[in-house]
Amino acid sequence: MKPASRVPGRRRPAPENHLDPVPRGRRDFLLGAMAVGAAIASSGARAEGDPAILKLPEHSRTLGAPVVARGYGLPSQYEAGVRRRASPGLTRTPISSVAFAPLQSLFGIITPTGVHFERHHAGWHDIDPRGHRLMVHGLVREPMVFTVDDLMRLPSVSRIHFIECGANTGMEWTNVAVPTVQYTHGMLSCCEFTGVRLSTLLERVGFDNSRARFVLAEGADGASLTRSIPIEFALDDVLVVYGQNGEMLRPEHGYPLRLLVPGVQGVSSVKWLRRLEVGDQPWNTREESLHYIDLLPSGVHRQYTWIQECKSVITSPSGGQVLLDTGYHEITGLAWSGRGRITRVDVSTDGGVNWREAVLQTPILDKCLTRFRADWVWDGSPALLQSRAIDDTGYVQPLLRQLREVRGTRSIYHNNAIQTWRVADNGEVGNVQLE
Ligand SMILES: Nc1nc2c(c(=O)[nH]1)N[C@H]1C(S)=C(S)[C@@H](COP(=O)(O)O)O[C@H]1N2
Ligand SMILES: [Mo]
Repeated sequence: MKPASRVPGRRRPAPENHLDPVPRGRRDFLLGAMAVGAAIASSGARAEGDPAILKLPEHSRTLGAPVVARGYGLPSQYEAGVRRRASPGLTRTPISSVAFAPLQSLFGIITPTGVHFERHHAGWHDIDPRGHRLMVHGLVREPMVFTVDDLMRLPSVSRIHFIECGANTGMEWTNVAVPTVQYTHGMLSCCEFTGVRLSTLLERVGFDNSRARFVLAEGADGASLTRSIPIEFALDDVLVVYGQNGEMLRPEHGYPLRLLVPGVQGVSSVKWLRRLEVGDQPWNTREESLHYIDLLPSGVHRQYTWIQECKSVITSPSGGQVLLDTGYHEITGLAWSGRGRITRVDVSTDGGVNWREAVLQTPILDKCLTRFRADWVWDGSPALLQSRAIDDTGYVQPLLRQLREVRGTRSIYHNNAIQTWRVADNGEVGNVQLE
């Protein structure tokens, strides 16, 4: 079945953020091998006869709403489908749960705070910052307690980094074909974070440089979530954060304080941060001995797998979307590496037989999402879309098969395999796993 409407480049988004196609005037359409330029030039429709152009709409003839009506801006009512989503089968209760970011609907590299993914082990609280404290102690000269105001007086830094849950794409280890990129990769977000360097605080309390090997971070939620952070990370780019995308953190992301450990699985970025302890060995807490360990085929667990390795995914076209016609379509997606910068992304439309280099959009930052794009003229035959990222250590994102050879299928965490989206001849895009 060929797509019904013939509007080049039009694509119906995933069902949950579906926009009904606007009826267009009839137009001729050139099929077959078409140059990208010509395909782009043929996008859009002729103006004649379109009532949306000819008839002056109500909003062009009346006054709009006054400024005060929107003290804090919200998205258009027509964008209501762009929202976080929870997977009903994934977690037992909505309190210890996860809500995924709608990657299929986002542009550029910044995740709007309102759709940043959420992961809580024991729910979230809106903590009064006046009563909140951060204690720094352990192998230090002078244990100290900081208020939020104390921290906000110190030299600040703003940096753009991704947070990815270690379990992101975890359902793909087995043969579960999760339908949309929101569910396959949506435990991933990227924001500008503002805070104080952890190294500034450690120097302030006079940490014992000769003995310090780890810093324990503890959250003030009921989970008392605790993780050991290697001192090399702590002294490098770890931040004690109070700002996100230009404003104070939102409650669900750790207001008023969280840790940000760039490039490391999300669980280490402890929210509602209340305690940092300097020690000479890791603590082997619940969240690093029972959970966040990787079961290998040999039956042995990998422990302390901090880094989120180089990974990428095409966000559009992606699972659940429908290509409404043949012709020009932009392929676009995100690439990131917990080890540094993205240097190259290749895309394939034939399941990895042929690859070509995608265009990377600036800025290309350390431990940050990088947006890539490639031109594509869809001829209406089935296609297998893939992206493969390379970072500045030379690491190449693996095939699922390569990853399974080493790590088996019983893992939950650290699946950074190449994702495949299948475009059927009717334009429907689905999630498939290639052998
Ligand atoms: N105190 C505390 N910190 C926490 C968690 C939590 O449940 N409690 N969840 C962790 C996990 S598993 C992840 S993936 C990230 C998610 O951060 P976000 O909710 O801001 O996206 O926070 C981490 N920090
Ligand atoms: Mo997580």
